[in-house]
Amino acid sequence: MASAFDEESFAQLLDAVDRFVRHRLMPLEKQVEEAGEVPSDVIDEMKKMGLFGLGIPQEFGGYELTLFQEVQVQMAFSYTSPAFRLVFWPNVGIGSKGIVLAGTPAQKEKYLPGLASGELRASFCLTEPDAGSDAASLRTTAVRDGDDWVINGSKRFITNASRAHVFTVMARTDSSKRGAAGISAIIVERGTPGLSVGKPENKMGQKGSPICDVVFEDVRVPVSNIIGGLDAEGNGFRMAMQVLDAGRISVAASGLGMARRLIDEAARYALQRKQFGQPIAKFQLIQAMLADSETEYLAGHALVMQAAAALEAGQEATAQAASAKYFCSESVSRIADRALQIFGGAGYIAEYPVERLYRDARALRIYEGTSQVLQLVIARAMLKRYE
Ligand code: COS
Repeated sequence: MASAFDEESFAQLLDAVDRFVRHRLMPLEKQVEEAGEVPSDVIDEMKKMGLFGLGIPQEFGGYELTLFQEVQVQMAFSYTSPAFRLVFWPNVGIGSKGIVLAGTPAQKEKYLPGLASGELRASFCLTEPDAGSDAASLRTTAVRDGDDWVINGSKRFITNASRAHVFTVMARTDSSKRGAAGISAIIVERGTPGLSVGKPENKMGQKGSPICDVVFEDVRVPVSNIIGGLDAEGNGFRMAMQVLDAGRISVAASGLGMARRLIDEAARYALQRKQFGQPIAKFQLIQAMLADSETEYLAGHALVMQAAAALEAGQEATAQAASAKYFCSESVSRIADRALQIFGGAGYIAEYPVERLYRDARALRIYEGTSQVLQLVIARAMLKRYE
C-alpha cells in the first residue's frame, strides 16, 4: 500500500514529532512516572497533531502512513517515556488495524473517523488469565442468540482498557472447534451492559500507561459486529496474528527509540564523569560497552527497516517481524544494563532517567509475544524451508 503522504510532508511530521518529544514531553517524564498518568492538555495536543490517526486511511481522517513511515514515528516517540506514545499508539496499531485491514465499509465508516481524531480510543483484547502465549486456547465465548452475540469471559493486561471506547475482542463463536478455528474478532463498545474494566495494575515500569482486566458478563452485541461481517466468522485468530505481525515490528521500533536514548544518556555521562583523573569515556572497557550498544542498535535498525519493507510489500513477513522484535527487545535490555553500568551508582537511583528506562525496557521482551514464542515462530518458518 503506497502512502498518500508525500516524502516532504512526512519529513515535516517527523520533525514536529521530534520537537514535541524533546521539548514538550521529556521535561514531563518524572511527573508522569510519579502521577501515573499523562496530563490531559498533552493528550489534547496529540489530538491536534493528528497522532491518533497515523495509520488510518486519509478518507477517514488519518495520515495513512506506510508501515515504513510508522516505524520511524514510533522510534522518534520512543526516545521518551512509553506512557506518552501508549496514549495514542493502540489507535494506530493493534486497536485499529483489524478494522483497517478487514472491517466492513460500515464498520470503517462508524469507527475510523473517531479513532483517527482521538475522540474514540481503542483496545485489543486477546490475552486472558489462562491464555497468554497459548493465545489459541482462549476461553471467552460469544454465543449466538437471535441477532446478537452474548459474550462471556475475561481478558487480562489489556493496554488502555480504562480509557478505551472500542474494544476488539477475540472470542470463541464456535465452541465445537478447538484452538484457533472458531475464534472471531468482535467489536464491543464501552458502556455496553455487562462490560466492566478493572483497576489499572501496578506495573514495574511503563508507568502512566494503564493495563487492566476486562470482564464480559452476558454482554450483547449485534451479530454484525464481527470484524469483516458474518462471513468472517472464525477468522479472528488469523486476523489477530496478522495484526501482531505489524505490531511486533512496531514494538521492535520502540525498542530502538529507547536504545537510542539509553546510548545517548550513557555516552554523554561517560564524557563528563571523571575517575582516575579523566572522563570515564577514555577507558577502553567503557568504550567497549558503548560500541556493543551502538552495534546492536544499528543491527536492530536494519532488521526493523527490512521487516517493515517486506510486510509493506505484501510479502510473508511473520518470521522477519518476529526476528526484529526478538532482537530489538532483547538488545534494548542489554543496552539498558550497560547504560546503567556506565552510570554506576548513579544509574541505580531514580535521580537519573536510566533507572526508569531500565524498568521500562523490560516489558518489551514480554508483550506482543514473549522472546520464547518469537523463537518458536522463527524456527517454525525456518524449518518449513528445509522440510
Ligand atoms: N498471519 C496469518 N495467519 C496466521 C499467522 C500470521 N502471522 N500465524 C498463524 N496464523 C494462522 C495459521 O496459518 C493457522 O491457520 P489455519 O488453521 O487456517 O492453518 C492458525 O492461524 C493457527 O496458527 P498456529 O497453528 O500457528 O497456532 P498455534 O496455536 O500453534 O499458536 C503462536 C501459534 C504460539 C505463535 C501464537 O499463539 C502466538 O503468537 N502466541 C503469542 C500471542 C501473543 O503475542 N500475545 C501477546 C498479547 S497481544 S498484545
